[in-house]
Amino acid sequence: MQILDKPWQNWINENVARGCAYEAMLADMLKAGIAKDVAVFNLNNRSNATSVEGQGVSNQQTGPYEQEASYLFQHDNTIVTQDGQQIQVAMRVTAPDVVLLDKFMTHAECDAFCELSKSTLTKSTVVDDATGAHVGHEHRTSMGTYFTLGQNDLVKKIEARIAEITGTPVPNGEGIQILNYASGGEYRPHFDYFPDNTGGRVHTAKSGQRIITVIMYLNDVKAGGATVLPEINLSVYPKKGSALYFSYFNSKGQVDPSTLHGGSPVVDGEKWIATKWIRERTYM
Ligand code: PD2
Ligand code: ZN
Repeated sequence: MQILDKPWQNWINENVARGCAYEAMLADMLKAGIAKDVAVFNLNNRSNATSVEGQGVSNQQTGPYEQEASYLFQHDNTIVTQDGQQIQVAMRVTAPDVVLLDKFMTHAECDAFCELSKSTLTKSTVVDDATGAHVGHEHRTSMGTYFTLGQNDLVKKIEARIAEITGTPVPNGEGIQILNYASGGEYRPHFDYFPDNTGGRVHTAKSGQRIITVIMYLNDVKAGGATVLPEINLSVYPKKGSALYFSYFNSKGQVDPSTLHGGSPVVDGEKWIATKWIRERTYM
């Protein structure tokens, strides 16, 4: 696919930084004679984190987090992905960068993820601060399993959808993780980015920091189980097929502490989610 020249790339980045709507930018590009597939490709594959590409990650906070443009374009209410999914933008917060997406997945896709995962669930872990090892913890009481990148057609489809809407390459994503919380199950508030300590650096050494999380809700929960962001007093209730996106890393290498978040206890029924974490660079 044709990559547009530097002036066009600068034009895209400047307009994104100004908060321009995706559709308005696309219309201007088409008016200027750029083919639609080239315009869409260049809009979706811009990188607002290129300046950190290839450098060692630094989590040393040198001041308050400086909010930059969202990876997820402001669309006019609906995002239609290449595979025809009509995603509805239900809610957006700009700082921190948080977007709630309705109809991100079909109910059939949600059911298939749960069905494919049931037989391989094991107790979820957290990263040990001192060693980087994955260890069980009372703060995370779910069962989980991972798919490898592109493991099957469903995984490939959802990975492509996430890559498309975030403008990040599929190989920068960690494998999709499926989590199942029984009644009482929770994930206490935490950051998805790695801390600047020995354990954290074990994980950032090769692929850099985590930059984006997408939590996909695979079922409706009778009571409880909201994902909460306590720093901004936000509670997102699980709704089958919807997805919560948030990002927390900027081109200066800062991480955003206001993305502290947790999964509150399930009160009645069970909760199924799929989580995608995206890295600065190819995940290995
Ligand atoms: O289950 C959730 O709502 C939740 C909350 C916080 C999941 C995650 N974090 C995660 O998978 O990182
Ligand atoms: Zn999390």
